Amino acid sequence: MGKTLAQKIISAHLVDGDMTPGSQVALRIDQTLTQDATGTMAYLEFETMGIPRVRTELSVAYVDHNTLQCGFENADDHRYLQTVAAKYGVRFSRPGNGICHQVHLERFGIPGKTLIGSDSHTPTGGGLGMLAFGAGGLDVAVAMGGGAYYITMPKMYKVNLVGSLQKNVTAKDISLEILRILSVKGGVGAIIEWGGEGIANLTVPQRATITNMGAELGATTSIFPSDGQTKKFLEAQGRGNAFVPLESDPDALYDLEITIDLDELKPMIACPHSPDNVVAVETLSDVKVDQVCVGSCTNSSLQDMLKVAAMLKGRTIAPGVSLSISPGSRQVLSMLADCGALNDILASGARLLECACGPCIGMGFSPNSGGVSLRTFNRNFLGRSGTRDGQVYLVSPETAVASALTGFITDPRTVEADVTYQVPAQFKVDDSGVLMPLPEGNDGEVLRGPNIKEFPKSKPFADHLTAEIVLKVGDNITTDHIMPAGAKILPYRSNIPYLSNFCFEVCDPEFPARAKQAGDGIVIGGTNYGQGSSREHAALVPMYLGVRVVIAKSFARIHVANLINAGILPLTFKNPADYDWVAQGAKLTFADIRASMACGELVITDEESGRSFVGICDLTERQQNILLAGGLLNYTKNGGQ
Ligand code: MIC
Ligand code: SF4
Repeated sequence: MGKTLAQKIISAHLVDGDMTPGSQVALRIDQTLTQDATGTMAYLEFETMGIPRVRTELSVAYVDHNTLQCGFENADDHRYLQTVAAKYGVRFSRPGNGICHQVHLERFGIPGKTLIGSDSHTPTGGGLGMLAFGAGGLDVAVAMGGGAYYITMPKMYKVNLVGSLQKNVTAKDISLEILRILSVKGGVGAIIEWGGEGIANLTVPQRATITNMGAELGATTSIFPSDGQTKKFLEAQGRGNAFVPLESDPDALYDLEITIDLDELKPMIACPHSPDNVVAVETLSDVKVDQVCVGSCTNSSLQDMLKVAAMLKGRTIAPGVSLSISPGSRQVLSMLADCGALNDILASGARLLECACGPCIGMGFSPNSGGVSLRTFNRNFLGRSGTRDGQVYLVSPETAVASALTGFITDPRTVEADVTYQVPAQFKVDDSGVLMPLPEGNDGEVLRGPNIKEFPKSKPFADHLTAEIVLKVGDNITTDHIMPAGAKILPYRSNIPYLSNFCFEVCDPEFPARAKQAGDGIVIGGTNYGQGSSREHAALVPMYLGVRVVIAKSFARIHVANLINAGILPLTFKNPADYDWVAQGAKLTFADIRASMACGELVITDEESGRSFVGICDLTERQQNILLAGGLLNYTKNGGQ
C-alpha cells in the first residue's frame, strides 16, 4: 500500500512508536520557531534544562505579537529573547521584521523537513510541503534540546480541488469553505493533505493561507505537495537549492476524501464568533461595516498586498470605514514601497500598521463599541479583538477591500473594474532583520527584566484527590476564553501570577478568586475544550490557580498536550450525559489514581450525593509518568525522555 506525503515525512523522522493511527509516535524535529508571546516561557523552560546550545538544524525566535511598547514589559521581553537566542544558537528575527509564519515561509521553510513552533499557525509551512506543527512552548523547548516531539499518529484526510478559482474568489474562500464543511472540530486527530488538479494554479502563499487555517479545523497539520509552484517560490526567494519534489503515492489511502469544485466556489465569510460560522458573502450585503483589517499570518503575503493595492488604486475608502493594512514582513513592505503599490494603499485612506500580528491578537486597532469589523485573519472568537461586543467577520483580502470601498459587506465579484497586478519573479532578499547567534562556547549574558517571574511549580499526583469544581463551561471553549490575550494582558506572558487575574475572564470574572480559595480545583468542559491557540499559559495559569483536573466531553490536540505538560489531568466523560448533572461547587473524589490511570478509566465520586461516574484517561505510559512527576519539566529533570 502506498503512503501519503505526511506518512512519508513521519516515517523519515520516526524516533519511536508505530504509525498506526491513534498510537503515539515520537518525531525528530529539524526546525523550531517561537514567537514572543509564547517564546519567553519556552526559553525560560529551555534554560532550566541546562543544555548549552540548541540541537536542531535551525531555530528562530521571532518578535511579532507584543510589539506595542506601552511600558517596559515588552521591551524587556524583546531584550531577553534577543540575548537568550544569541547565547543558545537561535536566530533572532527583530521586531518589525515580520510575522513569524510569513517570514519563516519566505526565508527558512524547506519541503520535507519537520518544524514545530510555539504557535498554533505553524502549519502555514505546510504550504511549502513541510510537516509543521503548532505546539506548547515546553514541547518546543524539548525539541530545541534535541528531544523528540510526541504526537498521536493522525488519520489522513484528503481534500481534492477541481476546476479553477473564479475572478475575486480566493484561497481564503477555500479555507472558509472547508471550515463550513468540517467545522472547528472536523479536523481533530487528522492531517489534511491538499491535492487534485486545482492545486496546480495555487501559489505557495495561497497554499499557505489554506494550511494556516487548518489550525481552525483542529487538524494536527495540513500539507501540500512540493511541486513546480514550490520550486518557483523558492527560486524567487533565492533559495532554489532548498527545493525537493514531494508527493503522495498514487495508491495512498485516506480515511476521508472531500472534493471542492473551485468553479462553483463563491466568496465566503465567517460570521461572529466562530471561524466555522460560514455563509456566502452575497447573503450579507446589507450589513454596514465600521472597520476593515487586512493582514495576519493568513493573508499578508506580497501577492495579497499587491491585489489589495490594485483594488484600492485611484479609489478612496468609504467615510464610515477605518481600514488597516499590516504587511506580513519587511520584505513585503519594502517591495510594496519599491513598486509604488504602497502609495496606492496610502492614497486610498488606509492606515499602515507595523509588519506584525497587530489587530489579530488585539494589539491595538480594536473596533468601536458593537462595531462590525471585517478581517482577513483566521480567528473571530468573542472578545479577541479587544472589544467585548465587537462583531468580527473573517473574509478574503478581496472581500475586505470591496467592503472598505462601499462601507457595506460586499461580494468582490460585484466590483466592476478589472484589476491587474504582477508578482515579481525575484523577491528582494535582505536578511538583515534576522540576527545570527553568537558562536558556540560564547559567554553571552542573558538580560532579564523585572517582568519575568518564576515559572510556576506543579504538584505530582498522589493516589487520592478530593477537589472542588471551580468552573463549568460549555462547548468549544477556546484558549482565548481560558487565557485572554490583547494589548493589556499580553505584556505579562512571562508573569503567571499577574496573568492569573484574567483567567476565564470572558466566562466568569470571579473565577480566579474562587479557584485560589478552593485550593485543588476541577474544571468541567464540553466538546473541543481548548481549541485555538497553542498558548501553554491556558494550562500553566489554571495550574497556578490550583486546577488539577479538567473533565471535558473532548479536547483540542495542542491544549490537551499542554495540560499534561503542566501536570493537569485531562479526562473525558465516558458517558457524555454525566456532564449534565455535575455541578459547579460540588466536590469530587478520585481514588486509586495511579492504578486507574494505567487501566484507562477513573471512577469519580460526587462527595455530597455519593453518585459516581467514569472519566476516561486516554494516556500513554509516558504521559502517565509526566503527570505523576508533576509535569514535563519535572519529568525531564528526573531524567525522563
Ligand atoms: C493566536 O493566534 O492566538 C496566537 C496569539 O498566535 C497564539 C499564540 C499565543 O497565544 O501566543 C497561537 O495561535 O498559538
Ligand atoms: Fe499572529 Fe494572528 Fe497569526 Fe496568531 S493568528 S500568529 S496572532 S497573525
